[in-house]
Amino acid sequence: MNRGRIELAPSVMCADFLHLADTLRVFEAHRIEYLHVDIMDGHYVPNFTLGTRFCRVLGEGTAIPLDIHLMIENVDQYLPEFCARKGSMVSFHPEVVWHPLRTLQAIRAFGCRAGLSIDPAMTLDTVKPLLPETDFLCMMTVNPGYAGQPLVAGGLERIAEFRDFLDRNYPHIRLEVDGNVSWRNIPLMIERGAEILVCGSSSLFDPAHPLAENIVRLREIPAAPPGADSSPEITRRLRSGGARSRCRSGAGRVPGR
Ligand code: S6P
Ligand code: MG
Repeated sequence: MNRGRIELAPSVMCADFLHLADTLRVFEAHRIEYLHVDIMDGHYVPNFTLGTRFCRVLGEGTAIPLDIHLMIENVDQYLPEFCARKGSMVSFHPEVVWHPLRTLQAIRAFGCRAGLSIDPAMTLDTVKPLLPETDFLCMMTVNPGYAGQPLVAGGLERIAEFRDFLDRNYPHIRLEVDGNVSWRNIPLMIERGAEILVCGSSSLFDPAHPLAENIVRLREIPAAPPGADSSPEITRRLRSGGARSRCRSGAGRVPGR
């Protein structure tokens, strides 16, 4: 994972499952960086989505790296299956496991990248002790469980808050954003330090346009100018350079594309 690059992680649960193979070919042609796979168990979140067999079949069907987002209880029990494909990104919600540091270490020991999924109610202070064993954060900007939800209050500010702390202490940790990563929100998220965009029904799978067209449009989105659509506090920090601006002058697109 290269720092500073904006990478795309389509949320596979938003795809048309009847034509998934065709969708994968489009992703490969457009060099999509990751496939975001939402795993839900009906306990940690009220919904059910994808599971172990789906991940295995997906991994056999494409070389695109998987980004597995575990919204389940009993995380440790299922790690051997979800970490079966080496090099995958695997994140979990630390509030559901007894010893999250051990779980992070276990994911790394399987040869995967260890991530923390951050519920909107989770504070930065809560996750600080876990960061030395963390490769990426999956920052939720909606409540976990469903696609098509509105951004939670304070979601954008939390991206900047976490990115600022990471820049000062753990600059190698990648920041992924997940939830209502919409045409409107993407520039604001990038401006605040989002590096990996989980794209679902509100952008990449926007049914108003063909998939390939949406991907091209995503690659072209620049960061919002500092202070756009911000609270006074975030505006002040952005203007003083407190939050990162990676994508001015159209640099939101991946280099070389
Ligand atoms: C939600 C899940 C997400 C969704 C994504 C959908 O629990 O973790 O990955 O699939 O947020 O995107 P959108 O654009 O419909 O919000
Ligand atoms: Mg997700």
